Amino acid sequence: MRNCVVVPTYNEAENIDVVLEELLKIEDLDILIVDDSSPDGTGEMVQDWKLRSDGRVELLSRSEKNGLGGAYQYGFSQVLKEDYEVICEMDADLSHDPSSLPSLIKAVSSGQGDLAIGSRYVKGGQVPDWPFWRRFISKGGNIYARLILGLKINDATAGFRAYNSQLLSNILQYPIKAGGYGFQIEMTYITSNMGAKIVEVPITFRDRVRGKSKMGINIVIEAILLVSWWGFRDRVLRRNKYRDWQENPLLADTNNGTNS
Ligand SMILES: Nc1nc2c(ncn2[C@@H]2O[C@H](COP(=O)(O)OP(=O)(O)OP(=O)(O)O)[C@@H](O)[C@H]2O)c(=O)[nH]1
Ligand SMILES: [Mg+2]
Repeated sequence: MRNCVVVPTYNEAENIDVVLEELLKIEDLDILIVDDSSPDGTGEMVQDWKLRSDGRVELLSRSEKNGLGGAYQYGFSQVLKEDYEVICEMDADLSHDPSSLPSLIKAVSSGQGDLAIGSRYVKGGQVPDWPFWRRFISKGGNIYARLILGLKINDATAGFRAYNSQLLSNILQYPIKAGGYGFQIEMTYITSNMGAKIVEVPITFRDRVRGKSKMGINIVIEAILLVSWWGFRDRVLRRNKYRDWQENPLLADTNNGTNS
């Protein structure tokens, strides 16, 4: 069976050629780039690859920069229409090494996990290039999410992942709220609430060498606020939104007046 990887891009012209060249070396893998009309011409470069990739590279263009979470949801909803076994996600800035993708796919296709997370914070995982402050924010965020949400995952903010396609389809039934890092945590939280199996596969995460980071303080604040709210809602108010949603999606949605 074939597998697919969804890669969101915004101004990744300096990285996209290498990413696609490396991904195309992986057998049985199709690639969907979701580009938000990058002014640096990333979309046009992907279009060229599409023409010479025998249908393995696809491009979805959105009219403006609208956040990572929305790009993934749009991309996932498109690839779920096809018959893929494993659907992956990764960044386009070479922080995620394309050659590690097969180990994530294998963890899912072999049934080891329904979701495989490329993890920086398990034995064997590494972040060799990051300064202290970046490591502090990332690790601190993970510890906070683990404590507040009761997650048993060491790297819930990681964006290098492989999902069993049926699991992904089930997750997307749920009204997902977060746009930045919170999106990865929310996907992990829903997966964990569903009782699906999550495995963490150690990876080496390199700092981006080319192009500009899109990470900003707003993304960090969004994640902190959402995690705090979900923890309060589910552990203090004991309103497990996900269970409500499974039992009655319409009621769960309207009762609380919000999609969070
Ligand atoms: N389509 C789309 N892609 C985005 C958007 N924001 C970020 N991306 C892409 O999402 C991936 C992750 O973004 P990065 O800027 O690398 O964020 P980060 O990895 O948290 O930050 P750095 O470690 O500093 O690189 C990259 O492939 C970006 O091009 C967006 O609004 N729309
Ligand atoms: Mg990055």
